[in-house]
Amino acid sequence: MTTLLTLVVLALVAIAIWQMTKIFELSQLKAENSQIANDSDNKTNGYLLFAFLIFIYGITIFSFWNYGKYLLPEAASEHGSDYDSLMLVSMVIIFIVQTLTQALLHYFGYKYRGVKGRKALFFADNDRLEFIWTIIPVIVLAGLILWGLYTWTNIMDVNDEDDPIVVELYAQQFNWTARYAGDDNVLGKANVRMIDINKANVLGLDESDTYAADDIIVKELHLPVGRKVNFKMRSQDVLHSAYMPHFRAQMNCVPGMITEFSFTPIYTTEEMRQNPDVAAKVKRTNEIRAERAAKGEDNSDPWEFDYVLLCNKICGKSHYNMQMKIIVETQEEYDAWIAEQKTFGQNVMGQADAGSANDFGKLETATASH
Ligand SMILES: [Cu+2]
Repeated sequence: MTTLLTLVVLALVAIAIWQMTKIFELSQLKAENSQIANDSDNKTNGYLLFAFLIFIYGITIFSFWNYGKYLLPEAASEHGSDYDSLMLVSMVIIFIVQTLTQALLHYFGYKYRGVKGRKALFFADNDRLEFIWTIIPVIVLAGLILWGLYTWTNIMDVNDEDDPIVVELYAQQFNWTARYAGDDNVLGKANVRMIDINKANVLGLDESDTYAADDIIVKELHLPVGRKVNFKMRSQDVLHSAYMPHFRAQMNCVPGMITEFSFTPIYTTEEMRQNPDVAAKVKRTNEIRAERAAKGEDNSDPWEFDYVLLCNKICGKSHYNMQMKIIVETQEEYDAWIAEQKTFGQNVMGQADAGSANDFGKLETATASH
């Protein structure tokens, strides 16, 4: 209803402006009424070009000033700073070129505005000018592309050097599940055709594969700081994308294939909470939440920073809520946590302690409830 009223009001305002313009035109009958632009029209348009130039510079400065704080904080992975430098240098170059060319474009638009009796100078070509405006972009772009390829190759080099932990990220509409490779650090074979909900085998692990028994399936990702992680991504249904913005990591999850990404976290969750940008963001958010709480609205609990794994492909109606918490901690904390988790063998294959199947039952319900 409010939308309809707003639209009606806007339409009425538009009609009013239109009518007033008509009255204004009628009252100007005596003035010259030619459709051909004269010197004064051209001059007005020349000044309008400068006004527009000031507008785009102004909005640029305003956006940096006002929205700069919404950018991601410092990267929390080893490769993140290379990625950020590449991004920063590319953006700085784009902004310098954009600022200069916009000024030139608008200035020349004004300088060579139409003046009665002035004729345009025509020349077919100028080799030196064309050489300059070809060679400079060629050098700059070649430099950026080579640097980009070098950074890309480094980041995408998923290998087994430096003793990485192997973790599977399993995507499905609309949640994530993680699987640790266990003591042998080798993930057991898995296939969506082997999913057996009755046995709580939610990831379709192959029970006959000896590597599967020690795998650990969890709904919260814990990572020890300073240790490389090799992620292997799978999807059960549609395209998803595993996006871990604080680690500058993103990889598509594609049904029927395993994609990989690797990074080394360099700050624990606790350390990242001390980061000034993160602390400022938490403070801002909690101020808004306190206001909501005062009004008795939802989503008003104080928020604490956590790393997060998000889905970055629009994969269905609850895509926006497809996320998993990531906790980066010290090696000791990680060891203590992983020791508490039940293996696939214990939970599903009935090895050792059978009572623990209840824990996994919770996991299954959590998955099925989406
Ligand atoms: Cu998704």
